Amino acid sequence: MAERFDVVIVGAGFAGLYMLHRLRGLGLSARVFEQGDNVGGTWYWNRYPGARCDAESLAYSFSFSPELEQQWQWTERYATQPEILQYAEHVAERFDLYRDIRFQQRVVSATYDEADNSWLVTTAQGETAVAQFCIMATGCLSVPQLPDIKGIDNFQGARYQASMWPPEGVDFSGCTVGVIGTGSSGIQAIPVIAERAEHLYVFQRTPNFSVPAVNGALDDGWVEQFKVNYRQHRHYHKHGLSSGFGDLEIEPRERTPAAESAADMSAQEVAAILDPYWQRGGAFFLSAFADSLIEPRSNAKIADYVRGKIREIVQDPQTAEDLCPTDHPIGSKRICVDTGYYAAYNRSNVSLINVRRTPIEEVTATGIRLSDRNIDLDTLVLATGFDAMTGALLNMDIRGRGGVRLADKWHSGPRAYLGINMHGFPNLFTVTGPGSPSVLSNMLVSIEQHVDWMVGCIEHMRSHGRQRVEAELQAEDHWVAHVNEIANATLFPQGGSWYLGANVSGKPRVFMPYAAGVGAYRDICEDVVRDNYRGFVFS
Ligand code: NA7
Repeated sequence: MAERFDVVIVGAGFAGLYMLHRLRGLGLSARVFEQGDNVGGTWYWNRYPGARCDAESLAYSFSFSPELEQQWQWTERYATQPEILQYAEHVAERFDLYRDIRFQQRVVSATYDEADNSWLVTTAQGETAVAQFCIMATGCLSVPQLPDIKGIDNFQGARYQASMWPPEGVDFSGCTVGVIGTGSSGIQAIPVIAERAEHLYVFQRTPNFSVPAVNGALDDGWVEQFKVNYRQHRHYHKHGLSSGFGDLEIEPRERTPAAESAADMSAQEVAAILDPYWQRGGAFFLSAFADSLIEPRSNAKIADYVRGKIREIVQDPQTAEDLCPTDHPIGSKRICVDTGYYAAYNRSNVSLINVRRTPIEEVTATGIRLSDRNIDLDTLVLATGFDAMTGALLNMDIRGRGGVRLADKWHSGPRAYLGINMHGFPNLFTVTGPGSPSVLSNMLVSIEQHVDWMVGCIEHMRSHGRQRVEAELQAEDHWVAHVNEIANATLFPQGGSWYLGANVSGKPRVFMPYAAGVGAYRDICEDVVRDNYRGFVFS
């Protein structure tokens, strides 16, 4: 017989950990199932060389415990994967979370039993649990996407997937290495692999925009001063207009003043505004102009500026041209934040292969056959992305009221009210689900907001003697239309990115995250609560 709990949580990344901590505070029992053998979620799996967060450490961290945020010492402006993993482990130990987590348990199904008002959750390893509530804390980028390239399984050398990197690491010295994929993962890994490999070939299909991280050790005195006002900083990260990444100046400020538009500026005027952002580093670059993701002419000027930088850095003119993105507005695909990416192409041991010009015909036992030549490789690294946002949910067999499958409900794209709950799936919550700011935001800000909202809802139900909560179909329909309307007012849908599902063949093209910013979204969620949980039915 399955063990019974108040709540089952799927996933022990940051969302699962914080959810467990909050439920404990309500005195509820919970079981967490986690596929890995430790906590950390995306930071457990993504151990590729150079992996680090593209949000700044002091903002990409939990805010729920003032003691934790004061005591934990980040060492770099952008934390490395090992440091973030250490932080996740520290949180799990500090709040005594490990005892409720079952590791190496991959959830394969979650089935709602209407008569019992409960969810039965089953793992591939044969464990089960029954609970009134089921929380999907499965992450937005947790299902690796393998490229559909002929012969990929024929390769006899060493092959690695960026998001499933061996914990012991890989020694590239003396090896001829190929990297396929130039999104954030490839762009972070390439300069690091280049330093070790005998020769590195980068197989690029679509160039991406990248801005320098300007990473470095954090200054203790600066951090101490910053932490004096940590609460106020957090407040602005959560309530700000944009993505919650924060404006990391010593003095807290609601928002960095932005120029209105680059649309009618000369290249010199644009450069005068963007130069300080480029020198300061980070994705904050896109905040320099208020309309960067709305007005195509303004966006084009910003993109021109970055292409100019690429041509300045990269010495070989053909390589520089190949690295210049021209097929999407800057920022409409997630902007990359790098350390030495473009400069890596000035090394004599790095070659860029533009596979739009010389397509990959197939992977062979010994390397890659291009349309015009063969390249022998010892090692092949795949940095080809994820089945984002819906992949992890649809990989499980989730069945709601009347046995309806989530996969059927979502056959034309994800539908959820506020990105939190789906009509037909009572008492099932999706942390940072499609329809919420999620991947367009600082994930820690969005995770805390969602978990707090969900826990508040469970508390409300308990104090009002309610057993079941479910989104109304009409509220869900309106929300999905609103998410689309907001996205269509921006340049995001033109990006052809994983935000839209465009990187997975056959996946419906629907812009999945909510693009109005974390502050506006939080206000809506709070307003829904004040309005007696407008759009939800309790029974
Ligand atoms: P991304 O950003 O989805 O990048 C995947 C890359 O892999 C991208 O350059 C793709 O080119 C490339 N790709 C995928 N399939 C192929 C094939 N068949 N041939 C050649 N190239 C291919 O994933 P990342 O892991 O880098 O980053 C995901 C997020 O993780 C990131 O935004 C951060 O939030 C963290 P394409 O553009 O499809 O031509």
